[in-house]
Amino acid sequence: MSTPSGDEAQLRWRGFEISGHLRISRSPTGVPMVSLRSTDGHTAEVSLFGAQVTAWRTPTEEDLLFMSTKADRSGSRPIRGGIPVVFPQFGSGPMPSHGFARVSTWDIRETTLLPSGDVQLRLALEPTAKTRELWPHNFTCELLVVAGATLKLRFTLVNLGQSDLEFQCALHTYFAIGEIDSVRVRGLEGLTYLDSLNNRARSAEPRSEIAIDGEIDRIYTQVPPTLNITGRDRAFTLRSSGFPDAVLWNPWIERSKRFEDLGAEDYLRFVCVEAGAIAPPVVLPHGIPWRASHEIAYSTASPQQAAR
Ligand code: TA6
Repeated sequence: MSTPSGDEAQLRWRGFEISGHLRISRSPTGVPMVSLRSTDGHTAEVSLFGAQVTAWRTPTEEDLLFMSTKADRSGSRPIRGGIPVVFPQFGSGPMPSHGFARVSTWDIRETTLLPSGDVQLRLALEPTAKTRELWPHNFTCELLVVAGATLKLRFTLVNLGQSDLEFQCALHTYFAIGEIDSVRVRGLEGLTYLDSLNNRARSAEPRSEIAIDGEIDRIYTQVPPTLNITGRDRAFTLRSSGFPDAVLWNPWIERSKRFEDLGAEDYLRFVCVEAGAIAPPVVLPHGIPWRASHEIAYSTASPQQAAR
């Protein structure tokens, strides 16, 4: 089923709304947006352009994800913030940076108010003329988003072609943290990383906790299932299954200047820790679903408490 366009879409999507918990609207620039509210008052917003979680908020409306003050919300360029879906290419290469998934409009397949009170949204992306130009393969991509006190995402890819599919993917999460100098990332000690600031040279990470005090852009490989981020006023616990890698990125001052959709001081307010399958790329035979899950829990305990 291809993604419907315009009013036909709006009409069909209306059928997925759940009173008080899931609403479909269009942004001021006409981008279809899904607003979710769990029974405990957590909310999230998902742009169908890119299947991108653009907001996840506490019941008291604190932003848990970062959105650039200069993000392009026109629906024609990647959105700088939230959780961009990187697929089928990570970073630069034959396709536009981070692939076409985040600049494609996905379709709604299912919406559910779960017994837990969380709200579940299942989105799908199928090949279009544009994707076939970039990547001549037949596939179905799905993203499941579950919004509540924990944000849960599950990425699924089915290879519908006859030849193996080789791809990379990542959930490029921008975490809202109080101040970058209070951030500590734990769980990467002893791992091998590829340093994107040094031609992807391989090194070993000696630190049990990583502070961010300059530009950092690393792909950690074979990461453990749980990572922790503590900041000044909140902590995040990241649990993954099926994503073997994790990217740690902050552009800092100079690199930030190269992004017209990033404010000069935005680097102070986010860190990206991205669950991915990057190095090496995944090779997926015909007909076999590839699936990876990622959960983000938060606490507003002090960093010391969160580290326990
Ligand atoms: O995930 C880190 C990274 O690959 C950085 O190298 C930087 O390019 C960042 O992603 C943002 O990429 P984008 O294509 O969204 O500008």
